[in-house]
Amino acid sequence: MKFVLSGVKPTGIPTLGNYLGALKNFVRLQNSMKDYEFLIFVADLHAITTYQKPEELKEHIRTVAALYLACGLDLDNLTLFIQSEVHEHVELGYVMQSVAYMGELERMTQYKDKMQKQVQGVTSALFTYPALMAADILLYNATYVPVGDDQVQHLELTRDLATRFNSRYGETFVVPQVLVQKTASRIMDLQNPTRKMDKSAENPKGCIFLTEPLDQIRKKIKAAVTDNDGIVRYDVENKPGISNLMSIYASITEMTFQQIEEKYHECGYGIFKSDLAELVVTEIDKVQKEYDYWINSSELDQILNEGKARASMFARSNMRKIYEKMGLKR
Ligand code: LTN
Repeated sequence: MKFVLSGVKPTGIPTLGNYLGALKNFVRLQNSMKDYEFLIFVADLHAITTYQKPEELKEHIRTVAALYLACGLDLDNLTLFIQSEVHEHVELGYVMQSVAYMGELERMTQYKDKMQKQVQGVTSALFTYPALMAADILLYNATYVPVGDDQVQHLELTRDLATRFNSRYGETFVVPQVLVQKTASRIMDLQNPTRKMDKSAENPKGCIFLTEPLDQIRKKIKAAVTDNDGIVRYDVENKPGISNLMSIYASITEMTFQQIEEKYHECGYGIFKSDLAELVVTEIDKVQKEYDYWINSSELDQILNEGKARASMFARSNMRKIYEKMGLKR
């Protein structure tokens, strides 16, 4: 069995950025990699590295699971599960902490960024997060891991840990390969286009949530920050706002930036923005209709139960082998 594996953290309602950068990409990959099984999970144990209100976390876990299905993943080669329901993630996470060095974890830019932003209350789990992430992947010997570019460093660490483990204890893990999503890997905040679109942004106008009313989405796009030279041209340095909107446009239509520039040559931002708003709304409308079905269906729980059972079966058998290699089994 060959696996493609990825996870999304349920720290809030997924955004347009999550959709274009991750969810939609999984669907595209699934269509082009029919001989792989897709292991997709809700990374709830990663979410709790920063405090989550229990009732909100519970809701967000379900929302993320329903949204995965709403985006059109093919159930035939999908195992969808919730990370905390497969206990071996925690077990192997601890093992990976015993393979990872402090220095390696200290070098992780995501950790350093969070450290800088959040002076108080940085948890020890935030520090060891990459060890758990490595465990998520290595537990199943996944071949490919599709992620956004902000996760590439974590994937490199995962490869290092797998290699180190293999050389210490003998061939155990497949060293995974990263699949970086190029376009739309980084959708930026609509109000502050030099920052990544983030669920927890201070100004909610900058972020489009997948479950929000379509009218509100239109408004947010039309109110997106641009510049005042009025030319639809891709230039991240000098025109971050319009470039971000072009990334969204490109990712939905699969057009190149050049094609978009030609299409909106002499148009100004107004027409471009209203076209983009319609594209986004059409796309999200489809997702919302599917989402309404899944979130209210008992089929969702059934799929998660089957996912848990199947993932646990692989996880249990691999965990036994891993402990044996390390001398931990009688
Ligand atoms: N860290 C990732 C989520 C994540 C993940 C994983 C992705 C947790 N475990 C394993 C791929 C494989 C994030 O924050 N996007």
